[in-house]
This record gives sequence, C-alpha cells and structure tokens, in this order.
Amino acid sequence: MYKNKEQLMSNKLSIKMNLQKTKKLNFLYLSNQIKTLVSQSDSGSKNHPDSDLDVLDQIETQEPSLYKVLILNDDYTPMDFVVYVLKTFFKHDDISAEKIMMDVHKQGSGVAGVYTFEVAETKSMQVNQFAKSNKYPLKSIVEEEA
Ligand code: TYC
Repeated sequence: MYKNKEQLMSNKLSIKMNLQKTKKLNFLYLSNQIKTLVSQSDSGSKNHPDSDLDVLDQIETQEPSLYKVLILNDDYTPMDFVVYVLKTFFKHDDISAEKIMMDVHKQGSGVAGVYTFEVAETKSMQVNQFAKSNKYPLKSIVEEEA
C-alpha cells in the first residue's frame, strides 16, 4: 500500500546513514555504563567489585536496560498510515494497532513497543524515515523505561 521501490531504496540509504549515528550513540551508552560501574566500584558501593575483571563481569551479567519507542500525535498524518506503521514496524495486529493509534490521537503519545537500546533506536529511525518519505509529519522517539 505505502510501499514502492523508490521509497524502499531511499529508506535503505538513510537507514545505512543512520546506522553510523546509532553506532555513536551505542558507544556513548556503553561508555556511560562503564563509567557508572567504575564509579560504583570506586565509591565502595554494596556490589564492591575488587578488580577491573569484576567490573567487566558485572557489565556482562547486567540485565539490559529497556527503551520505549513512543509514537507522537500530530494533526496531519492519516490514522490509516499510523495503523499501518504499528502493524508493519511493531508487529501489532489490527485491534491493537487501532487502539494504540486512537490512544496517541487522544492523549498525545503512546508506546508502540519496548526493546533494547539498539532495536528501539533502529525502529524509531525507520519509522521517522518512512513517514518522511511519505511526506507525513509522524514522529517517534525513544525513551528509557522508568
Ligand atoms: N491526529 C491524527 C489525525 O487526526 C491521527 C494520528 C494519530 C496522527 C496518531 C499521529 O501518532 C499519530 N489525522
């Protein structure tokens, strides 16, 4: 319906370019995690890692943080398009896609899905690129889960 070859090619190109951005963000995210753990070990928190190896062990065994992909309301994107996005990029069925779209329409924003950092960033960029290539102002953003 919204797919054509040109759109998909231009989508692929911008996804490639955006991958570089994701890699940078990933690097920043990981160095922040390391900084947090190192400062915990320096300040003698209850985890009390004794060595750099303990710090690395902790990084490996930590549950990954989760990130919400939020869809934002606007006045111009057609409801059908938002439902299509929720079904295509977030694998919702008709009922759930329709419900999320209506929640966003009424409340301003809504959760399309919850993922690890890289997956959330990629999906959000794909949605924004797809909306842009269809000339709609629909935007999605990524937010860390509380
Ligand atoms: N508010 C839009 C309309 O009335 C529909 C819409 C819903 C747009 C959800 C964006 O994320 C959105 N056409």
